[in-house]
Amino acid sequence: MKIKKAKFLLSSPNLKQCLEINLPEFALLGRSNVGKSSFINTITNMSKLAKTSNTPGKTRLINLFQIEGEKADFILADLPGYGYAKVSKTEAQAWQKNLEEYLLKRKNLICAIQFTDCRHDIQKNDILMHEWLQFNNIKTINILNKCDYISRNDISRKISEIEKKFQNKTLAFSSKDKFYVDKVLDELFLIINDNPVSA
Ligand SMILES: Nc1nc2c(ncn2[C@@H]2O[C@H](COP(=O)(O)OP(=O)(O)OP(=O)(O)O)[C@@H](O)[C@H]2O)c(=O)[nH]1
Ligand SMILES: [Mg+2]
Repeated sequence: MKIKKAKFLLSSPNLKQCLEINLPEFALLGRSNVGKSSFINTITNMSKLAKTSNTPGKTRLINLFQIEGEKADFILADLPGYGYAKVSKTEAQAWQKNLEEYLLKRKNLICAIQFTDCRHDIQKNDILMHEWLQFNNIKTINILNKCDYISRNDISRKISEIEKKFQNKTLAFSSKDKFYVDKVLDELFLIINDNPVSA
């Protein structure tokens, strides 16, 4: 699937202030700095659509982007990353509550996309996130990100590792390499087709 257009819709601190939208939505999850916002910019080919930064903790709100695809329209929800040490405990707890509420109650959410960084072993908070998603029956796919850092062999090995551990479809990605975009978009399209959003 090719993308025709993409636009920023809104930012919201919680579910209540997110507009109800009748389009399939994907939630981007992963540690801070793993490349969630960059992913949006790469697949839409719009380098400034989502704000990215070298400093972890850039995304602080639920940011919704509306994507017009050749075969389907959908929403990408860019979310603050977890594991960012510099936020206060109170702030982290408040965000966790908002994130859980969003993931459990967002009516048009059809799938979570959990990102991990190919340079590191899967971290404890990735496992906790995965277990929570599984426990709550939230469909999830995994993205092994920043694959420009490792060899083709290592990519295959790591993909198998994650698929075995998380029992989810897992795709390689890199924001530095357009090569991965088509496969990811085709997978999103399959998920959209399998999970119709009712009005
Ligand atoms: N080499 C490489 N760098 C990447 C890739 N994706 C993102 N980055 C870099 O990683 C840093 C963090 O990227 P972001 O997209 O802001 O990460 P994020 O997951 O949105 O981070 P938070 O908003 O803090 O949760 C930036 O400096 C990006 O340029 C990638 O695929 N390869
Ligand atoms: Mg971000």
